[in-house]
Amino acid sequence: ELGAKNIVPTNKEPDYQKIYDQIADVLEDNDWDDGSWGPVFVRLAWHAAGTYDKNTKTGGSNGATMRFSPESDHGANAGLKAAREKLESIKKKNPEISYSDLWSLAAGGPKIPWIPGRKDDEAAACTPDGRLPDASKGSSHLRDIFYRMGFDDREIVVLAGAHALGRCHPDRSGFDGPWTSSPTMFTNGFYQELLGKKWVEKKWKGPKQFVDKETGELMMLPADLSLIQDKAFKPHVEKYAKDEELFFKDFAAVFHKLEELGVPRTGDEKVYYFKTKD
Ligand code: DDH
Repeated sequence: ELGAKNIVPTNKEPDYQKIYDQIADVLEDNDWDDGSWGPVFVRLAWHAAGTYDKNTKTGGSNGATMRFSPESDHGANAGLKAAREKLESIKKKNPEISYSDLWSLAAGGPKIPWIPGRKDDEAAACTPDGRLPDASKGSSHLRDIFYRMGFDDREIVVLAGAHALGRCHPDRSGFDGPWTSSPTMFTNGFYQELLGKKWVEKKWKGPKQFVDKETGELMMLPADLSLIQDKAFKPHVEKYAKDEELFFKDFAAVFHKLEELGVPRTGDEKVYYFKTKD
């Protein structure tokens, strides 16, 4: 029988939905934190992309230079080695996908448009330390960092909503605790907690951070609190706390923009939306 299935393609395009499903399968491996690899995969993709500098057009998710020292050893990237190693099993099964596409794909959700085509680069393309935000600082620092990537105030607030996910670890950043009580679920809870709780300085020997006065179980970084101390940021926090659908819609668009920073495109690329298993 002759037919399309007998033709072996020479330049095989990876089956991204299949790879997405394989990532989904390891996501809930119950050997990490709160029972999901999701948060640390999101953080890996964000730290790979957030090095972008629009003026020099360096950094960004293209390249996956965090595989190499010195970028792998930058303080901000502490703890991300585990995420990179976890994704190695997927890379082994699918050697045709680049690390930079794989890391970006691992942070994807069903509503986030995704475009493949990132190419891995060499250690020489590592970005200098200091391009990612410093959690101990406030709004003017956040503007310096995120304006350099090409984001505006609203986009800074949208991206910060990712802190609904995951937690801080004393052995990684030095900070401690989750932002919400459902750290494996993507919600607008970060904004609701930020506005709804009374935040007091944590009494401890660690770096300055805040805990909710009532239970002491949830946390905020100084950089997080600056989002309600700053007059231009706060209205966006209020808007996303009220409207989760709007947050999901805006987050998908702005996270996609983050993942595209510095990636060469012609404009003709196919845009993928992935199906979840359930
Ligand atoms: Fe973040 N983040 N982040 N963050 N982040 C930490 C954890 C996670 C800052 C500091 C920290 C974004 C923005 C900022 C996630 C996603 C995103 C930790 C704790 C610190 C510190 C690390 C550890 O100890 O393990 C600061 C400062 C900013 C800022 O100023 C805006 C953005 C934009 C994102 C994004 O994804 C779009 C996620 C997810 C985590 C949880 C990781 C985990 O292991 O759990």
